[in-house]
Amino acid sequence: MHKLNISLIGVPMDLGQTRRGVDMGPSAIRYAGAVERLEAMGYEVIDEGDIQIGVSEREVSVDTNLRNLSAVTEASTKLANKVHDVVSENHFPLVLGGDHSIAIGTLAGLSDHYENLGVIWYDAHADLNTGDTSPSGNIHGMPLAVSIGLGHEKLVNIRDYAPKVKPENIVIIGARSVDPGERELIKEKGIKVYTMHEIDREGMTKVIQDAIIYLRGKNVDGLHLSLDLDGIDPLYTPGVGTPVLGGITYRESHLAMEMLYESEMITSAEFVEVNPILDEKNKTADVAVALMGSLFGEKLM
Ligand code: HAR
Ligand code: MN
Ligand code: MN
Ligand code: MN
Repeated sequence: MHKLNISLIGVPMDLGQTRRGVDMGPSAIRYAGAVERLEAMGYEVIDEGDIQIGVSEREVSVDTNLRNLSAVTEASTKLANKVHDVVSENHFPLVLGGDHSIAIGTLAGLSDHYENLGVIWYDAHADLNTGDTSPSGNIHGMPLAVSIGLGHEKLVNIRDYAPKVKPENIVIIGARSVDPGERELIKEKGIKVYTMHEIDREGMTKVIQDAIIYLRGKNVDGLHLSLDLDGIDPLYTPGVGTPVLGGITYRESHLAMEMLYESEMITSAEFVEVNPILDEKNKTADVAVALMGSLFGEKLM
């Protein structure tokens, strides 16, 4: 990612869940100084603006248990095409959410550029539900399942190929709220998960070292970081729709980002679930921007 131009793509999406306000996430992250921060580090940043999100009837279809399926599919398709274009131009895609359902589009746009894309999923949740297992019907709890080819065919087949990612190329970091169906899928597919237990026990240094060794062992030729701000403890990032106590600390998160920068493996990233309405003085967006600094190699000295 060394001095590649960065294309910022905003996705004001809130239809993947039921709490309003997360559609203002991209504005909050821009307001927190994302562009200026990266420019100060010597990057050229192209703000591509926001993906247009259609309105929806906010309905859960009884037979699919997928709230706002059509609107999410439409927005994901637009985002996928945009991300695809940005990678074609050899820019680094930096996607700003929006709820985590946007990862469906991001990964759909990324993956056909790679033979063997890897994904780091930094999150309190596994986001491995399908309509069959979801307790909520909220698509933001499903993007990782969709990306491995499971779930509604409209979502799975965006840009007409599936799956986007191999289960063995995924590493989840920070999990502490996992539903029964997700747990089963993790076992069945052999998805690598570092829960809070491993982070507490081994420390973030070891977790990231192991994750990097694991992904190198899979010969990934690109690595996407999908960072859900609820992966971090709500003490530091209160502006999220589904906070879960006992999360990753602010310093551990910086360390993780710094180590990922040093690995030189990251080829795209997204920061999601920032909800300014639930936030305290834009704290969560500030954390997102600070972590971007570390991810892109900002030096303390
Ligand atoms: N697992 C629950 C569900 O599917 C909660 C998901 C909450 N999701 C996010 N994404 N914020 O990580 O509804
Ligand atoms: Mn260019
Ligand atoms: Mn998530
Ligand atoms: Mn989450």
